[in-house]
Amino acid sequence: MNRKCMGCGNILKDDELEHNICNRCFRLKHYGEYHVTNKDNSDYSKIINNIDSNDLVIYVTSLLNLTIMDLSKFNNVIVVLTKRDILPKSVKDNKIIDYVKNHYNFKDIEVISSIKNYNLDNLISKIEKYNKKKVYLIGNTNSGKSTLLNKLIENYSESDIDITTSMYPSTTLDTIEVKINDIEFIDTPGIIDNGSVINYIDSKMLKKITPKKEVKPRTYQIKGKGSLVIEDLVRIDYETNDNSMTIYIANSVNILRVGEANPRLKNLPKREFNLENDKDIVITDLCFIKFVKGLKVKIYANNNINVYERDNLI
Ligand SMILES: Nc1nc2c(ncn2[C@@H]2O[C@H](COP(=O)(O)OP(=O)(O)OP(=O)(O)O)[C@@H](O)[C@H]2O)c(=O)[nH]1
Ligand SMILES: [Mg+2]
Repeated sequence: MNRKCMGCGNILKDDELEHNICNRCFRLKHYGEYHVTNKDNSDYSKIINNIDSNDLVIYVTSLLNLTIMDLSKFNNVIVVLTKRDILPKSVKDNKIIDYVKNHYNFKDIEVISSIKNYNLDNLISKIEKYNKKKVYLIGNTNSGKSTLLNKLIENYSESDIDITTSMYPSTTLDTIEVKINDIEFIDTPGIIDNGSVINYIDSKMLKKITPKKEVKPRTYQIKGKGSLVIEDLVRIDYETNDNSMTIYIANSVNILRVGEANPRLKNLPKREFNLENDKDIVITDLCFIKFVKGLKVKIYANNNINVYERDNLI
């Protein structure tokens, strides 16, 4: 029988069989070296489509990059909003939970941080209450599924399994099955969102835009016309009477305030939004921007990057 790498779930090759992990995981774990994999997103979707609708699904999404996919085919879902540690402490968990409850149809929502071991006791007791034999962790790539499962293993089992995690997309390549008490947890490869900024930047920029600690929101008082430039990725032109915008983005990202006439990044494709009061603009996997009052904004960015408006999260 084929043996799987315990780090990423890929089938081990002949020369890897004497270890429990593949060469790719070894290099990623020990040297931080990343090798792009050419697996197809449809393989990953297939895994999710094959989950029995009566098993328990833990849907993992990061709070900074909140995305909720269609989960209506599953009867048992816990939505886990993770990376709580990167949102400001002043934000109340209940507000976020209410937001997700009001905008999507889920009963069971938990706010956690795997890294800070926050709320994992609550989560595991919730999971146990479902009394299911199989529990799948699903969600977008990089949402934090494997990090969460590692923490559950560390906290609640005797096993020393250590699944490979990284800031790079597609770290987990196939399912990884781990028993915790009598429950079989199954980690899955994350779905790649083609609208995510992470597909269009190099690893140096990826490092920069990945928040490592609490994000310090950056607020700009805005009046009249003006522009902000985020690295060499996004330009925002605004036009408003009197307003304020707050950007939730990794602290290491550079944001430049420039005059409207400054041509920086104006060569990128432009999208226009006519926002009502209390809206966010989301630039997928880069940031979200809170606007207090309605205004007109133009966003210049690679056309493939999904930019959209939503109600204020915070
Ligand atoms: N700050 C913070 N970072 C986290 C947390 N959980 C995961 N991360 C980071 O998020 C990145 C992705 O984590 P993974 O666990 O590899 O994500 P994944 O969902 O398994 O990704 P795929 O295997 O590609 O689907 C890594 O850099 C983690 O360190 C958390 O609670 N807080
Ligand atoms: Mg993973």
